Formats: sequence, structure tokens, C-alpha cells
Amino acid sequence: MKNLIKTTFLGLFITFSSACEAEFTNVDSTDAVATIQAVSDVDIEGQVKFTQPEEAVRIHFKIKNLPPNQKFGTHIHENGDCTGKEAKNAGSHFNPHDHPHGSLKNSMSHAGDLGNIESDENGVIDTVIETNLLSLKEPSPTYIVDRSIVIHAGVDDLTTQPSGSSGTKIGCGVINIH
Ligand SMILES: [Cu+2]
Repeated sequence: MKNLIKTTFLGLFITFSSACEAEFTNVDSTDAVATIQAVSDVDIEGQVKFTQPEEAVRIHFKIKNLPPNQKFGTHIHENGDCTGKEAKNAGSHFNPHDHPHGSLKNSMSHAGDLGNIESDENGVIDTVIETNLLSLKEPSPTYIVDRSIVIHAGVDDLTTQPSGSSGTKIGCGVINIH
């Protein structure tokens, strides 16, 4: 009996901690979610949730198993396809207005340029960014459902063309609405 109780507690703990770190439990029907899969040798895991309560799209990253205390370039890529070597089939940065590569803060950049996200000392990212350059509502040239979100191994310098010199892709997820 004692053992049974112990096992049950352990089971609950494991379920809670993994859900807490890298998975969203509160997803509305209008929210989009991308489940991040590892596409190179980093064991990255997690989810990204997209909501659009008003004009701006809120992008909430819950990612784990990253190298600690580092910045990672992240972008919306044009294809909702994470297959191929290092998610090659995700294609280029989502760029509906034919702008150069740049920063999240400059509206004359690729709409998919999300800048950098940073891991903490445990290799976890739990952060929210906002942008007016993307949409979850059809019809819109900046509609991002069925495209992909990609996390790169290196820092996006926000300048180098066409992709900020952010290195190989380590994580990729297709943006879905259920
Ligand atoms: Cu990218």
C-alpha cells in the first residue's frame, strides 16, 4: 500500500512538471499552437502558442532542453513543413511584403523576423513576444497558420542577409489551429 501511494505521487509529479515546462493546457479554438521538434543534434522540446486578442499576435514560447544562457534566432518560415535535413523544407523566412531581413522592431523587415529568444540557466525559455506584422485571421497576406516556426542554433544579428547569420535550425514546428 505504501509503495502504491509512492508510485502514484511520483506519476503525478512527472506529469505536472512536464506539462508545466513545455506544453500548453489552456488552448482556445482560435489559438494556434506549434509543437517544436528537434531537427538537429540539440534535444530541444516544447510548444509555441499564438493568440490574437486584439491587433497584435502574442507568441508564447515554452521550450526546454536548450544550452543554458544563450540567444537563439527565431523566425516564421514560409512553409508548414519541418521535413528534410535540418528542416530544409520549411523554406525561407515568411516575407509577404518582399522586405530585407531585419529585427522584430522594424516593420520594414521580413514579417517572420522574430529576433532572438534567450534560454535561462536551466536551458528553458518561457517568454512572450508580440508583433503587429502577423495575423491569425483569414484572409490576410500575413496569415501564419500552416506555416512553420523555426529556432536556430545561433544568434540572429538582425542585419546579415537573408537570414541574420543565425546558423543551422535546431527546432521546427508547424503552426496549427485545431
Ligand atoms: Cu529561421
